This record gives sequence, structure tokens and C-alpha cells, in this order.
Amino acid sequence: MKNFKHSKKKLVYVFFLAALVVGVFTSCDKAVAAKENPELMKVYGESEAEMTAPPMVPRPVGKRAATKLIVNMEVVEKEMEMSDGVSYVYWTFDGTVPGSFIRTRVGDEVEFHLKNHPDSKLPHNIDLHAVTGPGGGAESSFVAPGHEAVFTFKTMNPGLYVYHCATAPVGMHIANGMYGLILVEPEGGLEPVDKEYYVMQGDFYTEGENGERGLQAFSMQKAVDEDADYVVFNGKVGGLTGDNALTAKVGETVRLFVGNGGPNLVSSFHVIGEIFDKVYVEGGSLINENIQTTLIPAGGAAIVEFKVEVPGNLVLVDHSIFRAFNKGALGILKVEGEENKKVYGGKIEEKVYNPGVSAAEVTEEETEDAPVANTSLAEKMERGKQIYTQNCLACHQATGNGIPNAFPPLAGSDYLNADVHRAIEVVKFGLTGEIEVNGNVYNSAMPKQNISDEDVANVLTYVYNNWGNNKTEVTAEMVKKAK
Ligand code: HEC
Ligand SMILES: [Cu+2]
Repeated sequence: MKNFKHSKKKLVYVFFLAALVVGVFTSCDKAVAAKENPELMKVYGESEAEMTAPPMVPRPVGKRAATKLIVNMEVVEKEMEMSDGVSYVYWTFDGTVPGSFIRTRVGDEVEFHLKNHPDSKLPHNIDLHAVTGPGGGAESSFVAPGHEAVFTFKTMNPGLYVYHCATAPVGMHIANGMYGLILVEPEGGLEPVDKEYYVMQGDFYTEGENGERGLQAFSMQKAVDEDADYVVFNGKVGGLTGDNALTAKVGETVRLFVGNGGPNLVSSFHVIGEIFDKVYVEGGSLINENIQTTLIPAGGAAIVEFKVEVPGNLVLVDHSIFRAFNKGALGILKVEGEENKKVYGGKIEEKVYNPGVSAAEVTEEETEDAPVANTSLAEKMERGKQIYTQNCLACHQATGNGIPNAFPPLAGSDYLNADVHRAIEVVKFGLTGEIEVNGNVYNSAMPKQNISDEDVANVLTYVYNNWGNNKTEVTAEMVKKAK
């Protein structure tokens, strides 16, 4: 054992010497030397960096040579929306959360101008994980309101890096939204793709509980306890849904630059309905393939790439899944284009599953032609309760109160009580898209309920005659008529 170790050491030593010799020889060849040591890379010309607000990213560096790159960034403290009816005083880089995306290439000489808006209440600074130097630039960039700090650095390592404010209390500055991404492309640039987007997760801590309306103050206690009220993409609930959804066309290749600002939580980043063809693990040079979920540490990043093959809504989530459905970590990538039945056939049939009895197929006709019995209100209520327990309770809850931000209430629901025909359609055909129930917006999906017209009538009668609702009696005829 000892001998083996010894000889291994010797071997390493020989290799080291060999490498040294090769290094000395090749250093005569400038091109090769430059490729291997970014420090020695010559910069050509000077330009101002293009800066973009999320979810957009600046143009790729392509084949451009290393240059002197001027980066202008402004710290702005401002009130913005966290969620419907909830606002928060964010501290930002360039007025957005995350801050502007910075795109550089290896060997660039960056001249960084950090300005702090005169209306700011506090000093700030920036620690860029792409910087080799004390505090990632934090000390050199410390800047009071109404001042500008300038510092320079050379981009030494290609990769995707987080930047953040590092002014005490550091956790609070990050928790208020002071983070973003800086990309250092390798020589020659990343391979071209059709779409590139910038997504960054962050966790927020408010005095009020999730959904509590009004201007919410930062809660230091909850932040210390790591008890997040909001976990979101791009700074707020709905930062990547509705009008903010990402888009792509069938056949396109998509690259997501994904960061995690934290301050506390690690992200299990996943896209529902996709597999990452490539993941640049932790934003570095290691490429992993065929990945379902990639871990993004707080203060870390990853680049994920995939080709979209079929149309539909892909859902970006933190697969610590209550964060997605209850705290906001959910985004949409809307893919449009032709169906591809080879890749995804969709539902092709539905049958009754009844072990022990010979299988019968359910067709639309059969349910429609089923005889309609005249049942008393009491019978309907009893049957309705059974149906409710089996089919609805999981989402709308035993109390009919639903779950905030996920499943709307049926108890005292203005939506339900306003229009019985609409309610019948919801249960018979399912519902997707934005609706408002008792002043709260839901934008989710209720699956079509595979129950007979009679049972739709029973369950809705049960719901209408409970929990303070308007006591409508729904008949099977009414359900049958709904188209
Ligand atoms: C898988 C979860 C789920 C199940 C099961 C479910 N729902 Fe829903 N329901 C929802 C969601 C989500 C919405 C809101 C859809 C949207 O945002 O477009 C909704 C909306 C509704 C609405 C309209 C909004 C309101 O609150 O008045 C009614 C009525 C309703 N559901 C009744 C039922 C009944 C009755 C059943 C059982 C037969 C049922 N649901 C089963 C998830 C579910
Ligand atoms: Cu700060």
C-alpha cells in the first residue's frame, strides 16, 4: 500500500514536470497561451454592456474577442407587487428582481459602475461570484445613496454566476431582492439556440402570512427561521405566468439561465412535461444529460437546455412542491405549434375499470341516454355527500373552504351562487383559466369530473344546500342540457 502511494506520487511529479515543459514551449505560441490563461488575454476595444431586465438576456457574445466592457448598474429601492393585493419594498439592481442580466466572455476586462440612487435610504454594494478578488468586489463597490463606485476585474472562469448585495445585514439585502446573474461565456461563445431566458428563484419573508393584503414589511424572525411566506420566480407570484409567461414554438431549442438568490432555500428546479437534454451543472463546465430535476443551491445557478417537441404549457416549478402550488414558485413556458402524436399521443380512450366484472366501455351516448330518475331532495343530498367526499373533497376540502391560492372555496362562493348553469359546466366539463371567487383570483385547472349527469346534479345540490350557499336544487335535466 505504502509503495503504491509512493509510486503514484512520483508519477504525479513526472507529469507535473512534463506539463511545465510543455507549458514553457507553448507559451511562445500566443494563441495557445491565451486560451489557457485568461489573465494574459488581450482585450480589443471598449464597449458598453447591454443590460436586460428578466426574463430577457442580452445578445450572445458569439465570436467576439475579449474587450473592455463597461457595466452600468443602478441600485433602486422601490415598492412593487409581491402578489395580488400584496406589495413590498424591494431593494433592487436596476429596478427589477432579479437585477439586470450581465453577459460577458472570458478574458473581458470589466469596468463596473455601481450607482446608488439619491432617493435610496441605505448604502449598498455588489458581490459578483464571477469575480476573483476580495468580497467579489463588495469592498470596492460599497456606495452611499447619491454616489457612484467604480471598480474593475477580469473574467477568469467561464460559467453562470450569481451576484448579490453584500452590505450588512447581508441576509436582509438579499431577502429584499438584491441579486441577479452574470454570465461569462467561454471563448467562441455558447452554442447558439433558438430561445434564451433568464429565470431566478428567491424566497421572501413578510410580517403578514402568505396572501395577507397591503404593504408587507420584511420579517427578520421568519427569515432567520427560514420560514418563507413566498417562494417565487422573478420576484413575485405570477412573475412567469399569464402575460409574463415565457414562449417558444414547437421544434425550438430553449436555454434557461436559472439562478437562485435564496437567501435561504435550495431549489429543486424542474419543468413539468420536459426533460432537460443538457444541464450545465451548477452553472459550470460539467454537462449532464437527460435530467428531470436539477438542484440549484442558494447563491448558485444552472443552465438548462431542451428542445420543445409538442405544444402545450410547460410548468416551471421548484419541485419542493408546496412552494410551487402554495407559495408561488411556478412559471409557464407556453409552447405553440403542431401536435406531434408520435412524441405524445394524448388520451386515446377511457374505460370503466371494474375488477371481476367484464369491462364495459363508457361512451358519451351511454351517459347521455341513461334514464333519469326522480329523486327527493333528501336522497339527492345523501348521494351528493358521497360524491363530494369521493370526488371533490381532496381539493375543495371537507369544509368547502378550499385552499388559498390553489383551490377556490365552494362555501359562500359568489362565483357558484351567481350562475348555476356555469357551475354545472364547471363540474361537467372541467375549468381552466383565470376566475375570481370572493375577490381572489385563481388561475388553475379543475379536471373534468367523470360522473353521471345525475351525480353532477346530486353533488351540486349538496354543495348549494350547504355552507351558506343559496339552496339551489339542481336536476339531472339541467345537467343534461349543459353543452
Ligand atoms: C383536482 C382538484 C379539484 C377537484 C377534484 C375538484 N375541483 Fe372544483 N375546482 C378546482 C380548481 C383548481 C378550480 C378553479 C379552476 C380555475 O382556476 O380555472 C375549481 C373550481 C370549481 C368551481 C367554480 C369556482 C367556485 O369556487 O365556485 C366549482 C363550482 C367547483 N370547482 C366544484 C367542484 C365539484 C362539485 C367537484 C367534485 C365533483 C370539484 N369541484 C372537484 C379543483 C378541483
Ligand atoms: Cu444592498
